[in-house]
Amino acid sequence: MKPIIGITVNYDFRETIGSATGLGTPLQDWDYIALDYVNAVEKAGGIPVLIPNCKDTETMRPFIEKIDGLLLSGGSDVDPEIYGEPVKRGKCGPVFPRRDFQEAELLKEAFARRIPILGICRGVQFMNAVFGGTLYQDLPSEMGTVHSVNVYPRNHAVHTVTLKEGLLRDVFSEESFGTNTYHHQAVKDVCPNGTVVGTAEDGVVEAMEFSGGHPFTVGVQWHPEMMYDSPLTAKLFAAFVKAAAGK
Ligand SMILES: [Mn+2]
Repeated sequence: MKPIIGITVNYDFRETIGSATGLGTPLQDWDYIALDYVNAVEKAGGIPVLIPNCKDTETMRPFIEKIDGLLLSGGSDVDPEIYGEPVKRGKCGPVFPRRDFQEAELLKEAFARRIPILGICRGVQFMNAVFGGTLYQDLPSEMGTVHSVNVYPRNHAVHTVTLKEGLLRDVFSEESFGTNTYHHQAVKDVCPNGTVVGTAEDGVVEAMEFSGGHPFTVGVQWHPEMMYDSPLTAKLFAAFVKAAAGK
């Protein structure tokens, strides 16, 4: 049987969602995700399953026994409370603790069970924060660089990422390549079990590997799933699904 890949999703209570889609009424809560994640996992031979943001995290816990891989998807800014900092007003974007709370439980459980984990964008930030690192709440004001560039089609490369030797470089079999960039925050202080293995030309962390769990416990800051026609994207998802199949 193909490996089951659990994919976390966004949670949002803003009524703009229902209004924009025309499917809902004001004041409804929504779970939603870009289909690029599903497409990428399916293309790589995995069975994508979206994990809803449950009210009680205990409801979600048994689910971890059914999945072979966990994909932490992109989304809103990570709650700074996770790394012990107050929200920097006017800098940190909207935060949704309900998702953060459940996703932290899922991540810790999957990590302890040595399930392969792939974090994408917010995903790698979240892994670093939960494992004891910190984040830049606002890259432009704190690091003087802009990585939320949405002027191109989503599969268009905007900056380069250079990888050190390691698992991800073996996966991509390339040292340096172009990626898209859609992030407002980024990894700051690296967590104790994390290693920065990829950076952009301005020094922003773009790829990490984490020890202590399954050997395939990695995160990337760009959006490979959006670069649907890139061979590099196919390589990453193929390696993830293969690791999940053999866990
Ligand atoms: Mn970037």
